[in-house]
Amino acid sequence: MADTPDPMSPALRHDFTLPEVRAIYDAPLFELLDRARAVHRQFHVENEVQLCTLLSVKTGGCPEDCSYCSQSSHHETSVKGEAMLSVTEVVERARAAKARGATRFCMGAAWREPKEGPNFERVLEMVRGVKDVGLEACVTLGMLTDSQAERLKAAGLDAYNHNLDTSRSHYRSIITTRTFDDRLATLRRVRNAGITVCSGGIIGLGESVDDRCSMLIELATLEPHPESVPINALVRIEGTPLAAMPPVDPLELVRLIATARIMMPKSRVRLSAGRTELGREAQLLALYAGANSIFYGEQLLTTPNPGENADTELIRAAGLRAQAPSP
Ligand code: SAM
Ligand code: DTB
Ligand code: SF4
Repeated sequence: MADTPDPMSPALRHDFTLPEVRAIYDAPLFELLDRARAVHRQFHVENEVQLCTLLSVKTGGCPEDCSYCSQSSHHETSVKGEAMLSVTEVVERARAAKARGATRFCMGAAWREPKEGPNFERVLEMVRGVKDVGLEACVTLGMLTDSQAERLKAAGLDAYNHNLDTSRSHYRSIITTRTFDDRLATLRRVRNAGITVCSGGIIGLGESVDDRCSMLIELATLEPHPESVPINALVRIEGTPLAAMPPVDPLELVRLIATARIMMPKSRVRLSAGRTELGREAQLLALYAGANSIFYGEQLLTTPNPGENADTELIRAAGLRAQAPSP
């Protein structure tokens, strides 16, 4: 019996093919939504959205050349390099985020990789501080060594964010200072250290639909699937090579989220950057399609996010509820 797949509980798959994923992505929208919805109801608490607050703990001056990013020193943007925040300031921000209803706190640093020494020690202190506040702690610091991943785990880190961003073949037109395989290597180190994986991507980088589907295949090939899959819509930044990209079609975003939900049934799919350009209806369609988390707070890392009042109102109007803090 153990080998017989239960039709109501499909085994998690890691072997999707491109034609198969295209068939999901390209299905008539309502069929796609029905399918995604069925998976969502089977694996997740209905009507619940996790609120996750972001904080840039080290902004700007990054040596990487990611062509979407406001913080790369390769582009002339309005973001200037800033000193790293203090542990006290970060812990205060985490406490405020918790008081407003967030259950996860994600700290970002504009690094290619953390340098050993006081700055990395400070990040470890920040993680311990956020855990003491009683929040899930996530950081995104660039590439890691095994030992760094292990020390983050020992400090209590729950999740590490490290996005694949796009397909393997489109990657080199977006970033030249590191490779797709560098990304996968860090994800393996994070997994081996026992930290949960947060990895997703961006829509709107000039990629094809095949690129989007290939990116999801790469994510779903990971065993286990990433526990968290952020789907960002490009925030177009003045001064970056992608500043003049056309806006993302919200229905394409909804298709990508629904496809991610179907392929990675247990993962938390996050409707991430780019919500300020979406109306309430498009955001709700994305949540209906299987996203069950949003970033909560006025600011993402360097760009605006819908205000907390707008989000609280959206959640109320739709009869959703924010995930309760764990006791
Ligand atoms: N430096 C680290 C790294 O790249 O992994 C962490 C910070 S980086 C800002 C985190 C993620 O934010 C990127 O991988 C990318 O997916 C997303 N991101 C950055 N700029 C963005 C933009 N303008 N629009 C949408 N997503 C963006
Ligand atoms: C993720 O996938 N999106 C977040 C988080 N992980 C770190 C970052 C979004 C950044 C949007 C552009 C900015 O604010 O600079
Ligand atoms: Fe640096 Fe991360 Fe921005 Fe790339 S996305 S330039 S690595 S901060």
